[in-house]
Amino acid sequence: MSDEYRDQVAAIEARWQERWSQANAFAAPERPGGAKYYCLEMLPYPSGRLHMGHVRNYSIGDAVARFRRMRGDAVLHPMGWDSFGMPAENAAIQRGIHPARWTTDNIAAMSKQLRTLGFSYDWSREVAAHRPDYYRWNQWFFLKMLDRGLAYRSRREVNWCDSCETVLANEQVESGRCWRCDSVVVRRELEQWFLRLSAYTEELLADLKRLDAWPEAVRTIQENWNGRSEGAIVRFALETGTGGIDIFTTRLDTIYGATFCVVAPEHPVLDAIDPHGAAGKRLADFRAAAAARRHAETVAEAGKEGIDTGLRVVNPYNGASIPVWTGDFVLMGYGTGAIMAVPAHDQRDFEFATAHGLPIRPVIRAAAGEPPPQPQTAATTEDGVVFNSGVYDGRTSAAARDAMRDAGMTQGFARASVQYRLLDWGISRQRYWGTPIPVIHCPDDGVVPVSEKDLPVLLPEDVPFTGKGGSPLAQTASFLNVACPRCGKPARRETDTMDTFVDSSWYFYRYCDAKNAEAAFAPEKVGAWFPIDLYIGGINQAHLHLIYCRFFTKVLRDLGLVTLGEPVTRLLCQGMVLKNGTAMSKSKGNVVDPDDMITRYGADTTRLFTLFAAPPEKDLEWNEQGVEGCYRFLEKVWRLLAPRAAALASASDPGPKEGHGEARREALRRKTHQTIARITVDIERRLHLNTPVSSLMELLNQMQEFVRAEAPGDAPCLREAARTKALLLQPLAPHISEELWSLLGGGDLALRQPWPAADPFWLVEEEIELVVQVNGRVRGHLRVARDLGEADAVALARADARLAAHLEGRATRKIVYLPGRLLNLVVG
Ligand code: ANZ
Repeated sequence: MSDEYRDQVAAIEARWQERWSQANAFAAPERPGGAKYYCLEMLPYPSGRLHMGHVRNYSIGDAVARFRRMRGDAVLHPMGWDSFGMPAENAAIQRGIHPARWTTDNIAAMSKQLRTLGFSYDWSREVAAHRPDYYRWNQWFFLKMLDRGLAYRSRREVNWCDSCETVLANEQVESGRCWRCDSVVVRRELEQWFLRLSAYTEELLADLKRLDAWPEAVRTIQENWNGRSEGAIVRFALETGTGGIDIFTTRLDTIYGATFCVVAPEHPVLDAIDPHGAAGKRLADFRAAAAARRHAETVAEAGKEGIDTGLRVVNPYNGASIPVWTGDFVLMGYGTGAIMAVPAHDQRDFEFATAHGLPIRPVIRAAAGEPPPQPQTAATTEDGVVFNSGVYDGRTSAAARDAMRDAGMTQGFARASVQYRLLDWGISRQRYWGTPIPVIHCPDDGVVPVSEKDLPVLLPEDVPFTGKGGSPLAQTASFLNVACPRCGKPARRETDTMDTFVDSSWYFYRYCDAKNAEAAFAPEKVGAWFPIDLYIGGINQAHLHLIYCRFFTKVLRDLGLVTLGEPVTRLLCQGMVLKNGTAMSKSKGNVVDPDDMITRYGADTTRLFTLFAAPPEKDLEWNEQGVEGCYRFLEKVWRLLAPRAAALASASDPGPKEGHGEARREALRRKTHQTIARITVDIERRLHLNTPVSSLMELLNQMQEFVRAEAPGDAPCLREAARTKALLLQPLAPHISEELWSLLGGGDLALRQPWPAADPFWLVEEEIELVVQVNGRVRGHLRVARDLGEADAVALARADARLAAHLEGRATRKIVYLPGRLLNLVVG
């Protein structure tokens, strides 16, 4: 057989994958005995093929998992499938393949790819969302939430994607478009199931502060998404008749500048207006048109459309009578659905006022004594000092807000209020390939939950996939028609299925007890493995999965199933994989196929490149030369060590200080131990995986230099370097690591060896050049021990013949000594 690495890569990789599997090397213990490490990568949707983004994500996780194992932790490193979702159903519609079949085929193909890459997953814990043994627990959690009022049904205006024929959560609308298919999202009113995210908004926000090992960017995104707004609700009394309009404002300090109010077109105060009068008729037309616009309009931005309602209200602070308008830009779903408009200081109000010729009255200026602003083209929106505001004149915005709120509270027309943008989570999808929502609609009993003992509500297999007319479940009589569990009369099953984000909101708990048939998981097992020590995935989940899974954790905690309120200690969001500056994607045609890379270079090179080419958080630009470079590095390691392996295997280990004082050997041993120290810190503390690759390249150079002048008696030092190198490669290029380790006489798997320890003796560069100054001028250099004490340094300087001319006969007045660098003697 040839000795060339190229000819053997495939065989080496297959061999070690087989050995790992035989040795069951990645199995996590039921429960960790000592230190534990839960290393998790976001589970993939089984599209059929891995892309480079997956390879990168999993290479990072695998490096850390292997490293932690060698450091002695019990490691849980599982993998599973987010296997419900629309592409499976679309395949059924377009190609007539059943979603279940399509999904299982894809899972099989992708598992094979993952195995070919040699990732160290404990496959015995694999989960897949589409399997009834998994999704029955989605249903179970849903029933628990229903029981506690955390799941409810309500008629709501929802985001609707015409092309997917389904509802989207707010989180799934990106700039007015569907997150999945990019079609324009419209509004529609539907009866929906919701999970009460709003029950946890305060906590979701407050706990962000505790997540100090999460990227700042993710925390900021969640904070903004949560959208906490502190302000006040003020009642403006109707001038005629009784009652009034509550408005929500964050800028109470501007209230003397309110020149009109605007209510949402859906606002109930408008219902009381007689539609038969001329004004009433115009209003009714406007409201109908607004509803149509809301329906057709992109969700992104509302325009300046609006009309005067004829109503008037009184500003309770200054008694001013102002008109009430209705306009598209005020949303019924936020605050109170009504605002006071302050066009001088709010940009949207300014545009509305300008469009409709309404007055603009400034009440905030930059500082006392400054000229008042003259809003001609835009509002001045910053805080400042209040004027034109009666008794509040001269106060800062903040002080005025407090004083006005207190006054309004005392007099009973205002109260402090906090509003959130985060809404409840609409989970209803009019789709087949998802978890059936376990309720039954009975004409007499209304919504009746399916009893726990009847779970899972199975997805029927034989359904029509036409892509028309909404959910296939609604067209499947055998599924649809059931007896009411309460009264036994004919009833109808709920046909909505759950948003697939429900599936991924708790899967990481299931990994701790994946085969449990009695419960979603045993709390003790989860307790033993949680929290997740490291979670790796894309930042695009910051306001989706990473909010939903935090919410679920809090719900599970309140159900007494888990003890922690947050599931993830450290979050790593890996950067994108780019080619020619843009994210790899099929539509752009710039995809590099992992299989192709594996065939050409092997799994180790493919993994190594994704780790080496950029720090984990940064985008990675794919470049073939870089891949070649990584390949050549492994090849050089192979060429250096494979031919010498047998000799090194039978050589002895070096003594603790062997080689000390002999330049070549000392240099090699120092490099060996420094490399250990550096890589350990890089992976353990910093999660840097690119720098370890460079460190190993440097070590290789040192080893090559060493063997160029190979001399008798070198073997022990080289053996140490070689065996260390084989082990240090384990997290990064695990197959070649195992092969070399075995050739070097390692015995058991490299993966099972303890991570090498750096000997401090070799870490200090002992001798250094000490600069010696006399009265501030450099007069000589001394070769001394790095940690030489001050008295010894002075004694050595005084004893040095070359320095004698400057020091002899002159008393020392002052000593400045920087150990390892500089000695300055002030003499006189
Ligand atoms: C008067 C005012 C004056 C406002 C000013 C702002 C600046 P955030 O921070 O997003 O909570 N608002 C309240 N409810 C609304 C609704 N349903 N639809 C549209 N706009 C609404 O924004 C709060 C501000 O947004 C509120 O404060 C209100 O305008 C507007 F110089 O009141 B403000």
